Amino acid sequence: MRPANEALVIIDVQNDFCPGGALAVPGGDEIVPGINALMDDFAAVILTQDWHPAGHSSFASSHAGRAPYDMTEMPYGPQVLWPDHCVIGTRGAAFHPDLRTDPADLVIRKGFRPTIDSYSAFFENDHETPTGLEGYLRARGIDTLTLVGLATDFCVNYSAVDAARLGFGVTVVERLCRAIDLSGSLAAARDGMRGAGVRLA
Ligand code: VGL
Ligand code: ZN
Repeated sequence: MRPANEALVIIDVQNDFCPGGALAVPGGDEIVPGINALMDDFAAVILTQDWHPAGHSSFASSHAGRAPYDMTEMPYGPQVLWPDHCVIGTRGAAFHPDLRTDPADLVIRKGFRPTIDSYSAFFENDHETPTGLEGYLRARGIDTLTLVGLATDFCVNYSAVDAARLGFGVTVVERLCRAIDLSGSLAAARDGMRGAGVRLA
């Protein structure tokens, strides 16, 4: 068992990010057994859940004439337009059915504000609006995080970089992550994480 100052943070292991889902990450389901096993090593286990209202501003379908994976400009900066995914209350937004959820102490939902996307478990994409996870971790005396989940180059990446900037020790276990890899986004994410002081294991 890891010490009480460590947490396992499991990012977005949801049906829509697994094969057959609306924003399927190749091999997204392959990481479930390894993540399930790793939960037993941690006294603190946290799940995140991408959780968008219908018509969310990150969906291409909300922008006339735009296609999934196009880029757009939001007031907070560039934003990829995604297929409709992880709509609140749908099967696509549910956790993968084989993911263990009983060991989780906290489920943090993100992306529920209609006009802001939220990749990171800590801040929405304006890099200002907090999710509350930082306060939760600090209140429990947790300063060291292990991150796994989907997708390596988006939500895992943004969460890891934010955590490192906030002063947490951060390890990303790459064998328990899978990437979307839009035009070099995985390589850029790995460089960005390393540059922020994230350990890639
Ligand atoms: C994610 C794109 C849109 C992710 C979430 O979990 O990496 N990617 N929403
Ligand atoms: Zn999303």
